[in-house]
Amino acid sequence: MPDTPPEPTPTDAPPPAQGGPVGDSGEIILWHVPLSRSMRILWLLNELELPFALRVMDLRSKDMRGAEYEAIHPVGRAPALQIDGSVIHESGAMVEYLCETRGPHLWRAPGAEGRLGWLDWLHFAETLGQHIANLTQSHLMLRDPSTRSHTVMKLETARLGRALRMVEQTVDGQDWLMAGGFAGVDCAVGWSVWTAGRFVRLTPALQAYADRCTARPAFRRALPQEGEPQLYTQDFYELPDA
Ligand SMILES: N[C@@H](CCC(=O)N[C@@H](CS)C(=O)NCC(=O)O)C(=O)O
Repeated sequence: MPDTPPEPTPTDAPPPAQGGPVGDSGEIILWHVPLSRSMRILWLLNELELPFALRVMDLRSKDMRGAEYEAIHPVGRAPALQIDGSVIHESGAMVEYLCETRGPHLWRAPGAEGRLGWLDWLHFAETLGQHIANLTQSHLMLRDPSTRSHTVMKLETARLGRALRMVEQTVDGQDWLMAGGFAGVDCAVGWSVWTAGRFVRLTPALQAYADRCTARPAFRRALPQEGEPQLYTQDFYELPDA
């Protein structure tokens, strides 16, 4: 057995950028749909006070379907993050990489106390995120109500509510997910909890956690700016009658 892991091969890297500015300038660029998962990354970039360029897209327009964006993100999702000559396509990987390389105070390095909890929360943000994505699709994107499944919407609402209980168990007793204070995983999970509040009634402990998140100046700077597309147009989306 070799003592050190092998050097990464080119296939370990994310897909290379095929055009545009990627890798040329050394600039950090975030492709972002206001209020979507990419808000996690915009919030974290603001927390870290990093210089970056923002490319705002509209989920309902052709912004994310054309060849130009496909060269950045082959499946046309948001976010995409250009950083250090590559493009990353998963918000969880972005949170980890940004904390690892630019914000160790918001990270828990391998071997550090709290590492497992940090990692678990990072990925749990997507357990919440997938239910939010399904509900967003049903409530907002399927404009013809006859194409919606009431059963699926009810199930997703219940599953989201249940998943939130895991966050509640922690934030009922402390301000942030990690005992040591605000961390990068709060950007990932905090966005999920705040957005979940459009589909389920948050308990007092979860609402207080969401309020602590939204009170942060970096969070507020990640909210949609004047004239930017709005993903959600209602504070709360009731389950339609069966
Ligand atoms: N797991 C990915 C999910 C990315 C994703 O699906 N983003 C949504 C916006 S929240 C999107 O781009 N939807 C457009 C589509 O599905 O076509 C991440 O966290 O980055």
